[in-house]
Amino acid sequence: APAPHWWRNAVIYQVYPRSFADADGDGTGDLAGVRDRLPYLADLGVDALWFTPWYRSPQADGGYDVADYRAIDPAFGTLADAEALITAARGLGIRTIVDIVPNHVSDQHEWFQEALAAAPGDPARDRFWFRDGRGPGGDEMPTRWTSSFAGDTWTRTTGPDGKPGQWYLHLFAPEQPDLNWNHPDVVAEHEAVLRFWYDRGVAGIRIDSAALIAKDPELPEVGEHHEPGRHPHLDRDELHDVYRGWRKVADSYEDPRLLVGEVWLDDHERFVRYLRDDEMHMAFNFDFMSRPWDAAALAGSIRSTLAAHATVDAPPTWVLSNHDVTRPVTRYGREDSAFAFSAKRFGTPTDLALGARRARAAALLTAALPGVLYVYQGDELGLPEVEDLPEGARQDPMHFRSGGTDPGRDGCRVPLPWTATGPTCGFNDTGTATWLPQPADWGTYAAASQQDDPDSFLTLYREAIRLRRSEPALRGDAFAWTSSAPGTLAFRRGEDLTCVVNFGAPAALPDHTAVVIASAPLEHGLLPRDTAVWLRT
Ligand code: TEU
Repeated sequence: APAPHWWRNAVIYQVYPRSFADADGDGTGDLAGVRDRLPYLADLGVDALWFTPWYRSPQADGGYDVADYRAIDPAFGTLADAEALITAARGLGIRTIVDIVPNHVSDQHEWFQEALAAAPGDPARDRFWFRDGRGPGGDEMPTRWTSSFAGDTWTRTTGPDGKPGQWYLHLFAPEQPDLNWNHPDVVAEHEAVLRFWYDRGVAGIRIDSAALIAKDPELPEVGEHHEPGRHPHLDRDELHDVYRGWRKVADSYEDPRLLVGEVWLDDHERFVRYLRDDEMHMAFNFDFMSRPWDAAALAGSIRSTLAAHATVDAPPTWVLSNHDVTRPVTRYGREDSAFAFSAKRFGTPTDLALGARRARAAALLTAALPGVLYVYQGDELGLPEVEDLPEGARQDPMHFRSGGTDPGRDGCRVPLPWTATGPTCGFNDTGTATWLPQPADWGTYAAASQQDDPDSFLTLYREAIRLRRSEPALRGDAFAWTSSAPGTLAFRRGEDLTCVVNFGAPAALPDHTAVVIASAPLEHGLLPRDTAVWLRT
């Protein structure tokens, strides 16, 4: 059998470039800042970096509104900076993954500008979804579809005569018009963009909103029930042709390139269709992230995830957070530890010490599972969600489109603290205020303070990642549940490693010869509540 791909049990670190490190000192992170911090990432031991979009963009949605895939946003640097970063990272054994956003482009993209300037019926409009409105005067939206963000999914244009004209579809913000994937230009252009980045040494792509791109051209209303694959705009069968084409591009390289999908689907059977042999290599597993801190809920999620992946030749993935959801420390510090979206309410009390304890245990739990581990920047520092951003500082369109009822996703995007002191906690050297303000206590989470502290979050992550490489038991796929005390879950990996997580009262440990790593100290030989341990067994 051929050697397994490098990603088969990789640790992939998500960089949100705006908030990682700011080398030019303007308050916004940049690619030179990431390059300066590559030694930190190498020390952490990650195999690859996934960059959220770094292309030229008006940043109406943090770069998920791409104006030009072949240029770097000036706020982040230049194409030469990107190439230098890819090369420098590779020199340290770290691969680069870039984000592709096929569902839409920016309203500033030249295609959309052309479409706006064209008359209704002009082929320039066919790359998008332009339609006349319904009702007298076309005043009513073509459909009543709901947006993944709050608000409408159609925006009306103004005709050259200054009168209201056609509407265009956007499943997200109005600055993100949806592309028409039935159009050959759309297909060809994205394959060219893939090649553009693969040719520059990029090892893989992350595919944004991957299940949304196909639409029923009749644009029917969303009903109560649709046949699988026939929903008007979600998980339609024909979108798989697009990813089959991308897989051919990825496989045309001597060292095959990775495709990882953001596929938000509850139905595991529909989910694994994206992981067939001629499609994506893996997709984010959001099921685990969506569960509360509870033994049965998490064991159930692990069980169903492993069962689903056993039907395909794709590794499962483990994701605790990303740039769209509440930080784990905050989520798990809530009474109900409910998932991100529902937990995102102002003023819900949070016990951050409890959350941190559980997030440490969750880190060890996920790092012990077979497959690929994703780490969102700052989670390795134990950063909490910043919940009290001043209204005037908030930037996320999700917040504004909800009329302010949803706090939005800014709280997990606050610039990282590198040093304990200094006006921006070492985010830059100039002291220029960060694009989102850092809370007063942000310096207590600084990477520099955690670096040599044996009990820090950072040390726990670094050690767990090191062990994932060095422990043969964690390099293979072998996994077996083992019986354990009530309130705990336990499983064995390979020949000699057992992971136990305790959600309840202090519990006795199974027979073992050594403790390999623990998320908190044992107490009188017992595993305390909200603690995970790896045992030599
Ligand atoms: O997100 C897609 C998406 O549908 C979910 O993230 C979710 O519905 C939403 O973010 C609520 O939290 C991707 C990106 O990850 C996100 O940052 C972008 O805003 C979105 O696509 C549009 O490109």
